[in-house]
Amino acid sequence: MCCARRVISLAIVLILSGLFIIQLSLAARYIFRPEDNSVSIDQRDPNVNFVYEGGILVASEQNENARFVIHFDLDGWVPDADSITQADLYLYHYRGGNYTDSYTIDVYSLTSAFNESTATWNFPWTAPGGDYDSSIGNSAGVPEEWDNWVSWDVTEILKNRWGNVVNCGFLFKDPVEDTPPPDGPYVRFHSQRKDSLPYLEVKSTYLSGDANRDGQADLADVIYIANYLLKGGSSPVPRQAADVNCDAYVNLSDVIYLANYKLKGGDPPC
Ligand SMILES: [Ca+2]
Ligand SMILES: [Ca+2]
Repeated sequence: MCCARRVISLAIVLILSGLFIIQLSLAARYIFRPEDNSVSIDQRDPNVNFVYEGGILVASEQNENARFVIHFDLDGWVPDADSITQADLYLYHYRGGNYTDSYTIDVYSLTSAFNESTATWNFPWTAPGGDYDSSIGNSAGVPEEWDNWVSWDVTEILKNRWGNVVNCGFLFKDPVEDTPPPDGPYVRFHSQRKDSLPYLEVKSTYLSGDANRDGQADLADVIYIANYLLKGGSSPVPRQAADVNCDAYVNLSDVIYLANYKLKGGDPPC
């Protein structure tokens, strides 16, 4: 009886351990970039398009607030909110002022689509200043010092995107706008510099490298991705499953990376 119990206990421990290992091995990290779709909208000049003018800006001044909107292309992503375990949006802070210690900035889900070359404070929104869902948001502190990455936890926003968010857009703003004169706080983030572009990092229970979605990342996936890139074969599902080096792009470098991993003991998929 005693031994039987031990055997059963051991079996349970082994099964649970196995499940834990499988869960760990399935975790994947996907990187999305906005593909140049981000723009400041400024209440001071409500009909002016500020794309690329010194990056993207958040500022608070009385009746002259600035916000920015950013969009990520998640085409090819499987609309399965349950698969997302963590999502963070990263921006590179390169200038700011008129505050001490840190400046809190909020992020919300955008509820209207926009084009960065035409968007202004007034256009194309239903409400001036951009249409967004204020029910789910998050805050982060931007430090007084410049030249650093700042991240916002957007897990809940992303998990809800299929219900109420259009095209996975985000809006950033000061939580308490209309700072009285003379000068309110402001921060700028890079939107164009290649080594510090905004990006969205999503951690998921999907397996990185498993482009054909059979539960394993192996040589069949190397062939699958190569066929997709070179011969018009089916797209990986999700497409980012094929971005095994996590540089936000799916190309031949991923084919080589995965082949090296399987055949030559190279680094595993990210
Ligand atoms: Ca596979
Ligand atoms: Ca890649």
